[in-house]
Amino acid sequence: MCGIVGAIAQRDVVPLLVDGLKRLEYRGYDSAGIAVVVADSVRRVRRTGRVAEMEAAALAEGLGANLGIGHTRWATHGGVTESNAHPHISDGELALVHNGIIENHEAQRERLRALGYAFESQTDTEVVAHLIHHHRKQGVSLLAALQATVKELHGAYALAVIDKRDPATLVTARMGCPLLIGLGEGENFVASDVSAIVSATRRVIFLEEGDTAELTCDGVRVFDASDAQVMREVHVSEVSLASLELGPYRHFMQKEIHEQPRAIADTVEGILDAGGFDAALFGKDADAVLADVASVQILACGTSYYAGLTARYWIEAIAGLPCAVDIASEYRYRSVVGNPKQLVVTISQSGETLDTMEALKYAKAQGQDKTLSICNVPESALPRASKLVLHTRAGAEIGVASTKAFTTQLVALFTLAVTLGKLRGRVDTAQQADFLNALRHLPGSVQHALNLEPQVALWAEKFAPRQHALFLGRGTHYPIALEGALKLKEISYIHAEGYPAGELKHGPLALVDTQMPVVVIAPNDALLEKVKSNIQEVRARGGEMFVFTDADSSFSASEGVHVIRTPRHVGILSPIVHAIPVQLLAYHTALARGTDVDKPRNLAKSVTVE
Ligand code: HGA
Repeated sequence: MCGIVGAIAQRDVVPLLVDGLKRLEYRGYDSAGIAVVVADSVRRVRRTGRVAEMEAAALAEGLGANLGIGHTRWATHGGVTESNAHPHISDGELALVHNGIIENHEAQRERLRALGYAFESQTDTEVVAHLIHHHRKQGVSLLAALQATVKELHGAYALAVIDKRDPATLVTARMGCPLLIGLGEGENFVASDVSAIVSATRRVIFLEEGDTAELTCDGVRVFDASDAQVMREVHVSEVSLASLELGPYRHFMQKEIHEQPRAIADTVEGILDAGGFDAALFGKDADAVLADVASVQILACGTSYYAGLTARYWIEAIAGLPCAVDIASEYRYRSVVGNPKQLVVTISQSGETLDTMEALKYAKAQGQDKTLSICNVPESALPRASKLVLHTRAGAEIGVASTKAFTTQLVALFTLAVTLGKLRGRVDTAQQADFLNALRHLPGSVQHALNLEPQVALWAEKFAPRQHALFLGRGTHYPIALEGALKLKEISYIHAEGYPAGELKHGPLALVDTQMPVVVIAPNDALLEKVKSNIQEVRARGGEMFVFTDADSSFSASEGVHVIRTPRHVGILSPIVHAIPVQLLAYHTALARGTDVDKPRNLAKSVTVE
C-alpha cells in the first residue's frame, strides 16, 4: 500500500527519493509524488500512474534539493487523481506525506474550514497538513506543531513533513503504520519500508507507536508519545539488495516461486541451528509461554489465513490441541470468549497487516497473553507486539501474490505443531528425527515440483480463455485448493473458488459444465480413493479435470481427465509440495492473459489499512 520516503542531505535528494519510491512500487499504488524545499519555497511534482511518469516530470522541471519527501499512494479517501496524490501542501509553506487513515478527518475539516483553510483534495490527509500549519502559526517549531497535531488525530498514520521556513529539518510521526529512520553519514532518511533506503544506509531505527522524530543532516532526535526524548535501538538491516532486484527473471513472482527451495532450506536451517524442535526457537520466554497451552487460535488474512488452515490439521494431529483459525478482520468484531491458556498465533508476511495487528490487540484485550507471531520481516509490528516469534527466512517478497512467504510459513507452522507435540509428550525422539528428516528433504521435493513448469504452462493455455475455475482438495490439501483459487483470481482475474472435494455435491456441482475447468489436488494419501469418487462426480457432468497427483499414486489420465504427476508422496509435508504447481498454474495463466503479474489491479502488497 502507500509508501513513504524522505531525505535530508548535503547532496541532491531527488534521485534518492525517486529510487526509494521505485523500490516501494511493489507494495501497490495508484499515484506518486515528491516535494522538496529549495530556495525558500516548496516545490512539488505529482502524477497518477507509475513512478517513472512522475520521475520524468520531476526531471523536466529540473527539481533538485537537499530536503524532500516522496510518496506512493494507494487511495483510501478520495479518487485516484493528481489533486488527491501526496504530498499535500498547506499555504505554500509545508508539505506532508501520509500512510494510513485519519478517522476524525471530517470533524477536523470542519474545524479548519472555520479557521479559514480551503481544501484542494478529498483526502483525509490534507487536514493533517493544515493542522500542522495552524499550530505553526502559534509560533512553535515544526516538531512542536507536529506533536500538537498528532494529539488531535484519531486513526492510523505514518507522516513525514517538510517546511520552507525550516529548510534544515524533516519531521516525522507514527501511529499504527510502520515507519523507520535511516542513519547515514551527514545525511538521514525516513521510510515506511527499509527497501526504500537500503541503497543509502542499512543502519535503521524502528519508530514505536506514538513516536515523533526530528531529522537534520547531523542527527536524529526521537520523542515518545508524551514528547519525552528517548533513545531507540539502532538495527543493521539484513535485507539483501539482490532480493530487491529482478535478475534474469521476467517477474518477481516467477523469481520468488523459483526461490522456494532456497527459502525453505534457509528456514529449515534456522530450525536445525536451534537444535530442532526446541521451544527456545520461538524466543527466550517460550518454555514458560508454551508450557501449559490448552488450545491454539490462529489469526491471519489472505494467503496467510490458508497457511493457518493447513496448520490446524497438524496442530490437532501432532500436538493434540484444539485449534481454531479465524480471518483477522472478522475475529476482531466477534464477541470472543478469551482463554488465558490459549496460544494466539498471528501470521503475516510483512508483519504490518493492519487487520491482523488489530485482531492481535483485541485477542490480548480478552486476557490472552500467550502470543506468537510468524512473520517474514524481522522488527515489524506483529513480532514486536508478540511474546514469541518464529521468523520465516524467505527473503524480501516483492510480488503482490505471495508464494515463498506461504511455503515458509507452512514450514514454521509445522515446526510449531511438532514443538507443541513434543512439549505435551506426544512426539517421541524417533518421531522428531523423522519430522526433521522430512523437513531436510523438503527443498529437494519442492525443486522436483518446480521442474513440472513446462507441463503446467501447457495447461495454462487451456485456462487462459476461461472465465471460471474450481479447485478441489481434501484434508491438508483443501487449504491448498483455496490458495490455488486465490492465486488464480489475484493475478489472472479469472473467477475461481476452492472447495473441499466432499462438499461439491452439496452445491457447487451445479456450476460444473464443459466450460468450468476443475483442478483437483489428489496426493497419494488416505483420502485418495474419496477424491477419486469426487472426480467421477464431476466427470459424469461433463467437467474437464486437471489433476495434480503424486508420482506413486494409482491415478491415471483418461478422457477429459488430465494428470500431472508431482514428486513421490512426501507424507505429512505434502501440502507444501502441492502448493508449487498451483502457483505455477496461476502464474502461467496470467502470462497467457497478459495481466500485470507483479502488480495486479486494485491489490497492494502490505495491507496497512483496515
Ligand atoms: N488515506 C490516505 C492514505 C492512504 C494509504 O495509506 N493507503 O495505503 C489517502 O487516501 O490518500
